[in-house]
Amino acid sequence: MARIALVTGATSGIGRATALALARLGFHIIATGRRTDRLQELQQEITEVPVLTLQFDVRDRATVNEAIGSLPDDWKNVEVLVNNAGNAHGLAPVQHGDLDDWDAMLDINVKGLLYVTHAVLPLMIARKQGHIINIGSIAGKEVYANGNVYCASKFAVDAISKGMRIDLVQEGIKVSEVNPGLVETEFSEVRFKGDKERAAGVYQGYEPLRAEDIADLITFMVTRPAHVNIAEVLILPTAQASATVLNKQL
Ligand code: NDP
Ligand code: 8X3
Repeated sequence: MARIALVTGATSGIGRATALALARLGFHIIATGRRTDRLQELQQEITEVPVLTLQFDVRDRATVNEAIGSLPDDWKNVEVLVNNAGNAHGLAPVQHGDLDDWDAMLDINVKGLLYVTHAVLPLMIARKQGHIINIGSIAGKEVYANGNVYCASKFAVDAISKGMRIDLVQEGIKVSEVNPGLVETEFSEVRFKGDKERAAGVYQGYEPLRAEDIADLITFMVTRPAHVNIAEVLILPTAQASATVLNKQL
Protein backbone atom coordinates (compact mmCIF):
# COMPACT_ATOMS: atom_id res chain seq x y z
CA MET A 1 0.00 0.00 0.00
CA ALA A 2 1.24 3.50 -0.83
CA ARG A 3 2.57 5.55 2.08
CA ILE A 4 0.92 8.96 2.12
CA ALA A 5 2.15 12.23 3.63
CA LEU A 6 0.10 15.42 3.88
CA VAL A 7 2.07 18.66 4.19
CA THR A 8 0.33 21.97 4.88
CA GLY A 9 1.95 25.15 3.62
CA ALA A 10 3.74 23.23 0.88
CA THR A 11 3.85 26.26 -1.44
CA SER A 12 6.94 27.78 0.16
CA GLY A 13 9.86 27.41 2.55
CA ILE A 14 9.88 24.57 5.06
CA GLY A 15 6.68 22.95 3.77
CA ARG A 16 7.86 22.89 0.17
CA ALA A 17 11.27 21.44 1.12
CA THR A 18 9.54 18.85 3.31
CA ALA A 19 7.18 17.77 0.52
CA LEU A 20 10.16 17.33 -1.81
CA ALA A 21 12.11 15.37 0.83
CA LEU A 22 9.20 13.07 1.68
CA ALA A 23 8.64 12.44 -2.04
CA ARG A 24 12.29 11.37 -2.29
CA LEU A 25 11.56 8.86 0.49
CA GLY A 26 8.75 7.42 -1.64
CA PHE A 27 5.76 8.96 0.13
CA HIS A 28 2.85 9.91 -2.10
CA ILE A 29 2.33 13.58 -1.35
CA ILE A 30 -0.78 15.59 -0.53
CA ALA A 31 0.40 19.19 -0.83
CA THR A 32 -1.75 22.00 0.52
CA GLY A 33 -1.69 25.78 0.55
CA ARG A 34 -3.63 28.76 -0.77
CA ARG A 35 -1.52 29.58 -3.86
CA THR A 36 -2.69 27.30 -6.64
CA ASP A 37 0.12 28.24 -9.04
CA ARG A 38 2.73 27.23 -6.47
CA LEU A 39 0.93 23.96 -5.80
CA GLN A 40 0.93 23.20 -9.51
CA GLU A 41 4.66 24.01 -9.80
CA LEU A 42 5.42 21.63 -6.94
CA GLN A 43 3.26 18.94 -8.50
CA GLN A 44 5.26 19.25 -11.73
CA GLU A 45 8.58 19.23 -9.89
CA ILE A 46 7.86 15.97 -8.09
CA THR A 47 8.09 13.29 -10.73
CA GLU A 48 9.00 10.22 -8.68
CA VAL A 49 5.68 9.77 -6.84
CA PRO A 50 2.04 10.86 -7.34
CA VAL A 51 1.13 14.26 -5.90
CA LEU A 52 -2.38 15.41 -5.04
CA THR A 53 -2.89 19.11 -4.35
CA LEU A 54 -5.56 20.62 -2.14
CA GLN A 55 -6.09 24.37 -2.15
CA PHE A 56 -7.52 25.72 1.08
CA ASP A 57 -7.05 28.34 3.75
CA VAL A 58 -6.45 26.59 7.07
CA ARG A 59 -8.48 29.31 8.80
CA ASP A 60 -11.65 28.16 7.06
CA ARG A 61 -12.93 25.19 9.02
CA ALA A 62 -15.61 24.20 6.48
CA THR A 63 -13.16 24.28 3.57
CA VAL A 64 -10.59 22.26 5.51
CA ASN A 65 -13.18 19.57 6.23
CA GLU A 66 -14.46 19.62 2.66
CA ALA A 67 -10.96 19.31 1.18
CA ILE A 68 -9.84 16.47 3.47
CA GLY A 69 -13.27 14.83 3.08
CA SER A 70 -12.88 14.95 -0.71
CA LEU A 71 -9.76 12.75 -0.70
CA PRO A 72 -10.22 9.76 -3.01
CA ASP A 73 -10.19 6.40 -1.21
CA ASP A 74 -6.65 5.58 -2.23
CA TRP A 75 -5.42 8.87 -0.72
CA LYS A 76 -7.22 8.56 2.61
CA ASN A 77 -4.60 6.56 4.50
CA VAL A 78 -2.54 9.55 5.59
CA GLU A 79 0.42 8.17 7.51
CA VAL A 80 2.36 11.41 8.06
CA LEU A 81 0.78 14.80 8.67
CA VAL A 82 3.15 17.77 8.74
CA ASN A 83 1.33 20.74 10.27
CA ASN A 84 3.56 23.44 8.87
CA ALA A 85 1.30 26.20 7.49
CA GLY A 86 1.84 29.37 9.45
CA ASN A 87 3.53 32.72 9.58
CA ALA A 88 4.26 35.74 11.72
CA HIS A 89 2.32 38.86 10.82
CA GLY A 90 3.97 42.03 12.12
CA LEU A 91 6.54 42.65 14.84
CA ALA A 92 5.23 45.34 17.16
CA PRO A 93 4.89 46.05 20.87
CA VAL A 94 1.57 44.87 22.17
CA GLN A 95 0.35 48.46 22.69
CA HIS A 96 0.75 49.06 18.96
CA GLY A 97 -0.42 45.63 17.81
CA ASP A 98 -2.61 45.27 14.76
CA LEU A 99 -5.75 43.29 15.55
CA ASP A 100 -5.90 41.77 12.07
CA ASP A 101 -2.33 40.52 12.51
CA TRP A 102 -3.26 38.99 15.87
CA ASP A 103 -6.30 37.29 14.39
CA ALA A 104 -4.25 35.96 11.48
CA MET A 105 -1.55 34.44 13.71
CA LEU A 106 -3.93 32.84 16.18
CA ASP A 107 -6.34 31.66 13.48
CA ILE A 108 -3.68 30.22 11.17
CA ASN A 109 -0.92 29.00 13.48
CA VAL A 110 -3.17 27.63 16.22
CA LYS A 111 -6.74 27.06 15.03
CA GLY A 112 -5.69 26.12 11.49
CA LEU A 113 -3.36 23.46 12.85
CA LEU A 114 -6.20 22.14 15.01
CA TYR A 115 -8.72 22.11 12.14
CA VAL A 116 -6.42 20.16 9.83
CA THR A 117 -5.50 17.72 12.58
CA HIS A 118 -9.15 17.19 13.50
CA ALA A 119 -9.99 16.41 9.88
CA VAL A 120 -7.09 13.99 9.38
CA LEU A 121 -7.14 12.19 12.76
CA PRO A 122 -10.10 9.86 12.10
CA LEU A 123 -8.19 8.48 9.12
CA MET A 124 -5.20 7.71 11.35
CA ILE A 125 -7.19 6.44 14.32
CA ALA A 126 -9.05 3.96 12.12
CA ARG A 127 -5.69 2.39 11.27
CA LYS A 128 -4.13 2.85 14.73
CA GLN A 129 -1.12 4.30 13.00
CA GLY A 130 0.16 7.70 12.05
CA HIS A 131 2.72 10.39 12.70
CA ILE A 132 1.83 14.03 13.27
CA ILE A 133 4.69 16.50 13.06
CA ASN A 134 3.90 20.01 14.24
CA ILE A 135 6.16 22.89 13.25
CA GLY A 136 6.55 25.04 16.35
CA SER A 137 9.42 27.47 16.84
CA ILE A 138 12.05 28.71 19.24
CA ALA A 139 9.38 31.43 19.61
CA GLY A 140 7.29 28.77 21.34
CA LYS A 141 10.04 28.33 23.93
CA GLU A 142 11.17 31.93 24.53
CA VAL A 143 9.29 35.20 24.24
CA TYR A 144 11.23 38.02 22.56
CA ALA A 145 10.55 41.75 22.32
CA ASN A 146 7.63 42.56 20.01
CA GLY A 147 7.04 38.86 19.37
CA ASN A 148 4.10 38.75 21.82
CA VAL A 149 1.25 37.18 19.81
CA TYR A 150 3.42 35.21 17.37
CA CYS A 151 5.23 33.74 20.40
CA ALA A 152 1.85 33.02 22.02
CA SER A 153 0.76 31.15 18.90
CA LYS A 154 3.90 29.02 18.99
CA PHE A 155 3.67 28.44 22.76
CA ALA A 156 0.19 27.16 21.92
CA VAL A 157 1.63 24.81 19.31
CA ASP A 158 4.00 23.52 21.99
CA ALA A 159 1.13 22.89 24.43
CA ILE A 160 -1.07 21.35 21.74
CA SER A 161 1.74 19.04 20.62
CA LYS A 162 2.31 17.82 24.18
CA GLY A 163 -1.44 17.40 24.67
CA MET A 164 -1.84 15.51 21.40
CA ARG A 165 1.00 13.17 22.34
CA ILE A 166 -0.76 12.31 25.60
CA ASP A 167 -4.22 11.94 24.06
CA LEU A 168 -3.10 9.90 21.08
CA VAL A 169 -0.66 7.53 22.76
CA GLN A 170 -3.39 4.89 23.18
CA GLU A 171 -4.15 5.15 19.46
CA GLY A 172 -0.60 4.26 18.44
CA ILE A 173 -0.06 7.66 16.85
CA LYS A 174 3.29 9.44 17.12
CA VAL A 175 3.27 13.19 17.74
CA SER A 176 6.46 15.16 17.21
CA GLU A 177 7.34 18.82 17.40
CA VAL A 178 10.04 20.59 15.44
CA ASN A 179 11.10 23.95 16.84
CA PRO A 180 13.37 25.83 14.44
CA GLY A 181 15.34 28.99 15.06
CA LEU A 182 16.04 31.32 12.14
CA VAL A 183 15.35 29.70 8.76
CA GLU A 184 15.64 31.77 5.57
CA THR A 185 12.30 31.42 3.80
CA GLU A 186 9.52 33.83 2.85
CA PHE A 187 8.72 34.03 6.58
CA SER A 188 10.21 37.50 7.17
CA GLU A 189 8.78 38.87 3.93
CA VAL A 190 5.35 37.89 5.21
CA ARG A 191 6.09 39.23 8.70
CA PHE A 192 7.19 42.59 7.25
CA LYS A 193 4.34 42.72 4.73
CA GLY A 194 6.40 42.45 1.56
CA ASP A 195 9.35 44.64 2.66
CA LYS A 196 12.06 42.52 1.02
CA GLU A 197 14.97 44.66 2.22
CA ARG A 198 13.92 44.47 5.85
CA ALA A 199 13.27 40.76 5.46
CA ALA A 200 16.71 40.13 3.92
CA GLY A 201 18.32 41.98 6.87
CA VAL A 202 17.08 39.29 9.25
CA TYR A 203 19.39 36.76 7.59
CA GLN A 204 22.49 38.92 7.02
CA GLY A 205 25.79 38.56 8.86
CA TYR A 206 25.51 34.84 9.68
CA GLU A 207 24.42 31.63 8.04
CA PRO A 208 20.77 30.93 8.79
CA LEU A 209 19.16 27.52 8.52
CA ARG A 210 17.78 26.56 5.12
CA ALA A 211 14.35 25.02 4.66
CA GLU A 212 16.16 21.84 3.57
CA ASP A 213 17.78 21.54 7.01
CA ILE A 214 14.34 21.24 8.57
CA ALA A 215 13.26 18.80 5.86
CA ASP A 216 16.35 16.67 6.68
CA LEU A 217 15.30 16.54 10.32
CA ILE A 218 11.77 15.54 9.35
CA THR A 219 13.23 12.85 7.07
CA PHE A 220 15.14 11.51 10.08
CA MET A 221 12.02 11.59 12.25
CA VAL A 222 9.81 9.67 9.83
CA THR A 223 12.44 7.03 9.12
CA ARG A 224 12.88 5.93 12.75
CA PRO A 225 11.65 2.43 13.63
CA ALA A 226 8.01 2.03 14.69
CA HIS A 227 8.92 1.98 18.40
CA VAL A 228 10.86 5.28 18.30
CA ASN A 229 9.29 8.74 18.42
CA ILE A 230 11.52 11.82 18.28
CA ALA A 231 9.14 13.83 20.42
CA GLU A 232 10.66 17.30 20.26
CA VAL A 233 13.66 18.98 18.65
CA LEU A 234 15.03 22.53 18.89
CA ILE A 235 17.09 23.15 15.75
CA LEU A 236 19.19 26.32 15.44
CA PRO A 237 21.74 27.81 13.09
CA THR A 238 25.22 27.42 14.61
CA ALA A 239 25.33 31.22 14.94
CA GLN A 240 22.18 31.30 17.08
CA ALA A 241 22.24 30.56 20.82
CA SER A 242 18.76 31.68 21.85
CA ALA A 243 15.82 33.58 20.40
CA THR A 244 17.82 36.80 20.73
CA VAL A 245 21.50 35.87 20.98
CA LEU A 246 23.00 35.73 17.53
CA ASN A 247 26.62 35.84 16.40
CA LYS A 248 26.16 38.40 13.63
CA GLN A 249 29.28 39.61 11.80
CA LEU A 250 28.13 42.70 9.91
P1 NDP B 1 6.90 30.66 4.42
O1 NDP B 1 6.27 32.00 4.45
O2 NDP B 1 7.98 30.43 3.41
O3 NDP B 1 5.78 29.53 4.24
C1 NDP B 1 4.56 29.60 4.93
C2 NDP B 1 3.61 28.56 4.34
O4 NDP B 1 2.41 28.59 5.11
C3 NDP B 1 3.26 28.85 2.91
O5 NDP B 1 3.28 27.66 2.17
C4 NDP B 1 1.85 29.38 2.99
O6 NDP B 1 1.11 29.01 1.85
C5 NDP B 1 1.31 28.65 4.22
N1 NDP B 1 0.22 29.40 4.82
C6 NDP B 1 0.28 30.60 5.43
N2 NDP B 1 -0.95 31.01 5.78
C7 NDP B 1 -1.81 30.04 5.37
C8 NDP B 1 -3.22 29.89 5.43
N3 NDP B 1 -4.00 30.84 5.98
N4 NDP B 1 -3.78 28.78 4.92
C9 NDP B 1 -2.99 27.84 4.34
N5 NDP B 1 -1.66 27.92 4.25
C10 NDP B 1 -1.08 29.02 4.76
O7 NDP B 1 7.47 30.42 5.90
P2 NDP B 1 8.22 29.16 6.57
O8 NDP B 1 8.41 28.07 5.62
O9 NDP B 1 9.40 29.71 7.26
O10 NDP B 1 7.15 28.79 7.69
C11 NDP B 1 6.63 27.49 7.85
C12 NDP B 1 6.37 27.24 9.32
O11 NDP B 1 7.62 27.28 10.01
C13 NDP B 1 5.47 28.26 10.00
O12 NDP B 1 4.61 27.57 10.89
C14 NDP B 1 6.46 29.13 10.78
O13 NDP B 1 5.86 29.72 11.90
C15 NDP B 1 7.49 28.07 11.16
N6 NDP B 1 8.80 28.58 11.53
C16 NDP B 1 9.54 29.33 10.66
C17 NDP B 1 10.80 29.78 11.04
C18 NDP B 1 11.64 30.65 10.16
O14 NDP B 1 12.60 31.26 10.67
N7 NDP B 1 11.38 30.73 8.86
C19 NDP B 1 11.37 29.42 12.34
C20 NDP B 1 10.49 28.65 13.18
C21 NDP B 1 9.27 28.23 12.77
P3 NDP B 1 0.10 29.96 1.05
O15 NDP B 1 0.55 31.36 1.23
O16 NDP B 1 0.18 29.47 -0.37
O17 NDP B 1 -1.22 29.66 1.66
C1 8X3 C 1 10.40 31.96 13.50
C2 8X3 C 1 11.68 32.28 14.19
O1 8X3 C 1 12.79 33.90 15.81
O2 8X3 C 1 11.56 34.85 13.95
O3 8X3 C 1 9.53 31.28 14.35
O4 8X3 C 1 10.40 33.85 15.78
S1 8X3 C 1 11.59 33.80 14.97
